[in-house]
Amino acid sequence: MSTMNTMSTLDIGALARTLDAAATDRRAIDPLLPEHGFTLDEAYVIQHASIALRHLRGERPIGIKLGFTSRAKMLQMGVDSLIWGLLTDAMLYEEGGDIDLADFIHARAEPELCFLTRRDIDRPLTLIEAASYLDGVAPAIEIIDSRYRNFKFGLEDVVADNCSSAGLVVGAMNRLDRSMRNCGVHVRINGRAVQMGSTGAILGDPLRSVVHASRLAFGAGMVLPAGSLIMAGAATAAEALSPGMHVSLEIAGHGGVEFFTK
Ligand code: OOG
Repeated sequence: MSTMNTMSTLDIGALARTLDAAATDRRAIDPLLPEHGFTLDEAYVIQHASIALRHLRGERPIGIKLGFTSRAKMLQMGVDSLIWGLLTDAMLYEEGGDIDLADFIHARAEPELCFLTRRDIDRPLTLIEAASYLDGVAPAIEIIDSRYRNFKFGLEDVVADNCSSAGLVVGAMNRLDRSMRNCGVHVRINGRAVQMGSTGAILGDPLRSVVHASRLAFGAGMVLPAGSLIMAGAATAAEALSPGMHVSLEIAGHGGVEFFTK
């Protein structure tokens, strides 16, 4: 006999509030799955319920993010399925600005590309179609901050936790250019190279993240409005942040992005 909770006994609202409170109080919690047992589909319902709490506080949706789109990230975290989360305007940090780590539990930074959509995405797109739905692409650093102690979780827990989403720093938008399929990625902390890779590490071609985003949004009955951001997922493993760091990302030929921690 299965010990798994069903939707009728699982208190989605309570789990969403627990995760939301951990984020707002900057307090790590134990993974929820062992005690509450939920499926991956239910984890997405918890995620959407916890983001609804942010919307009720006045945060605005700005797009979506993908996670585990590179081998480097799957290996680092021991999770090997593509996941997605929801972004709000409160997660946006100014490029070149200061980020106060007191706003996070145990923040990490990872190098990404961020796409800007120019048309509503309301159906699954092919790779050939994807480019015509985009206005541009920018180098971006995602700040992840798992609400779980020591960044330890399985697939269902990380999905319920909005895929560790906490912040994003987006650089200047470039016109879409197919050369960005395979460009050098350099993450530096205080000038020292700490992560190196290639944009090609993201699904073999980062534009595929837009294809996945279109399928996932469609599957969830969601339209991604024109002007949305799509964070493609990290090209390398994430780096733990501490105060006093100058963190920079350079995407060869496509500019960079930086911030300072305090
Ligand atoms: C989960 C989020 C993963 C990515 O880009 O792969 C992610 C985590 O590692 O905490 O955002």
